[in-house]
Amino acid sequence: MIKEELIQLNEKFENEIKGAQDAKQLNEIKVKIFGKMGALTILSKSMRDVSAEERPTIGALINHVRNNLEEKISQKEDAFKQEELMKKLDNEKVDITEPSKGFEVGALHPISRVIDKLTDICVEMGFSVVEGPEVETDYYNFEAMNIPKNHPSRDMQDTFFITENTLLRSQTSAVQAREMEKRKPPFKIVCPGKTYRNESDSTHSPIFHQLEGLVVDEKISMADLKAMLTTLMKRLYGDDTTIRFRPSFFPFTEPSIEVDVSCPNCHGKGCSTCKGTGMLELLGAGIVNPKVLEMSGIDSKKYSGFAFGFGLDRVAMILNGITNIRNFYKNDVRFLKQMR
Ligand code: FA5
Repeated sequence: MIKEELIQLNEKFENEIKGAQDAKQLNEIKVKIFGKMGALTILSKSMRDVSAEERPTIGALINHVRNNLEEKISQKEDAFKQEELMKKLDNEKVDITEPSKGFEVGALHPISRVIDKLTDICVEMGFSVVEGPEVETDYYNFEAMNIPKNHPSRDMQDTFFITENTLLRSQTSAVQAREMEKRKPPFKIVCPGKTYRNESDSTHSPIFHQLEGLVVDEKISMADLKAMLTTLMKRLYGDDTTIRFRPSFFPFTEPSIEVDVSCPNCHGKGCSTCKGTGMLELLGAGIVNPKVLEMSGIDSKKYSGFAFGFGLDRVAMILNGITNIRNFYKNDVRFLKQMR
């Protein structure tokens, strides 16, 4: 009796194991066979009712069924594990033909690029690059530049004062006197840097950048200034650029000029960038006022000089076709990315 039951049990569970769909089902079958109330456990208990002669045979059969079912379960478990592994490997497969997502490369801010470009050109022309403080004294920013206290020409630059005698420099011209005091002519310097004025519209920003140039030597004339600026502008904007020199006024240069460049967007025809004029104002310049040389201890009878002051934000606007200067200071990465 028990022998037949064991054979049936073996066959029944072999089939169940074979048909198990997943590890969970297999585990349930395992409990049904070997658990506390499992079929084989119960049958094993009935050994006590088996006669002494039959006991060794039945005992051996029970062991055989146990080993067989355990092995079948173990084989099935291995098969499930293998299946799972294959599925995982299938999902993780690397498709080497898939195009790469690429990676972001940082880039210099458009104004930094303009500073680099202009200073590089100037260095090739023999200029030395200098720096000056952004928090400046009234003396270097104005008085040494022939702009005395309470003089109406101060109104040209709406200045951020910190105390009566310290301010955020309103022009890089402030480095002129600092350098003239330190150096002996002849010398050629450029100074790029931040400048500040209380102004804000689409072409004026309270913080902006200038590049100052100063040359002091014997017999420096307007012809030298014009030749130098023409070369600089053509290097910057291309050989087909037209340059216009207009008479102007700055207390620290005499005579003074303002320099316009043909709009690189429309090549002089007139467009929204140049407000229809075909030209764009870029910088102020002139022959250094002898008074300024004398104030800094340079003999104006022996030496003369020229100076110029570029608005670098304007240069960057023109080079990149930007119509609102504020975009440079918003730190909007989408905007900056367009100008890589
Ligand atoms: C000056 O600042 C003189 N120091 C330039 C100079 C130097 C003349 C040496 C003679 C000799 P001006 O105020 O025009 O000049 O400014 C020069 C340039 O700076 C302008 O042509 C313009 O391009 C730029 N600029 C002036 N104010 C602003 C502003 N608020 N935002 C952006 N750019 C400005």
